[in-house]
Amino acid sequence: MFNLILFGPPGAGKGTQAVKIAEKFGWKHVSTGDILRAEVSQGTPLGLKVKAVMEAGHLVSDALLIEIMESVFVNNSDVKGFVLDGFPRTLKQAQELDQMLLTHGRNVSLVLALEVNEEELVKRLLKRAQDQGRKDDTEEVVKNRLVQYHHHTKPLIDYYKTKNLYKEVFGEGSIEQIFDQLCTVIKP
Ligand code: B4P
Repeated sequence: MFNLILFGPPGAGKGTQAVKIAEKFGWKHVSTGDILRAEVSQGTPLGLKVKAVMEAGHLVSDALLIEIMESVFVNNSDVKGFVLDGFPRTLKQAQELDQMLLTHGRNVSLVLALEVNEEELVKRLLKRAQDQGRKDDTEEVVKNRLVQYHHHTKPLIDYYKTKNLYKEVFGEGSIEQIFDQLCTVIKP
């Protein structure tokens, strides 16, 4: 059972690479961003609650995210591994994740970070705004998402470094090149 956290700022390519890693290793890809966007587009009570928060580029509450992830683990007890994409994003989420995994007899196997400079991140997200029209990819919201990342998510680097689980890969270049680099680091 391998539990990989794909880590990095918004637009680093976590979602892009997570799909490829999950396919190669036969693991389950869990994107909390995708889960939340599906709730919003289906207009569920949860979706209605988080819509404005996401569109402003803020983080959804830890309590909701922890509830979502608990049901992911309960409903996927038979998978060979997980690629967590976009979770955890706060220290509280990281601590709760450790507890949840422990309850299921598991632990975090590796935290792989995609390192991309801020100018490139903004460029990618503004391009996606043009291509896909995601409401949280406008210039103002992207800036806010980066602030949230620096404030709430970046401190997790030290949390995982202390546990000796943290590795970094340069996240600029072609999608295939980056994928190859990631695969050399993942040793199930
Ligand atoms: P996410 O969906 O996780 O959004 P993201 O960080 O922007 O995506 P990612 O890094 O995966 O980038 P991608 O591969 O798509 O979160 C959205 C929102 O959901 C958050 O702001 C928050 O409100 C909420 N949320 C989610 N999880 C939460 C949590 N745990 N706690 C609280 N709130 C939470 O790549 C970006 C773009 O770059 C794409 O267009 C892609 O095609 C392009 N790209 C990828 N690789 C490239 C490359 N090598 N070269 C050029 N372009 C590339």
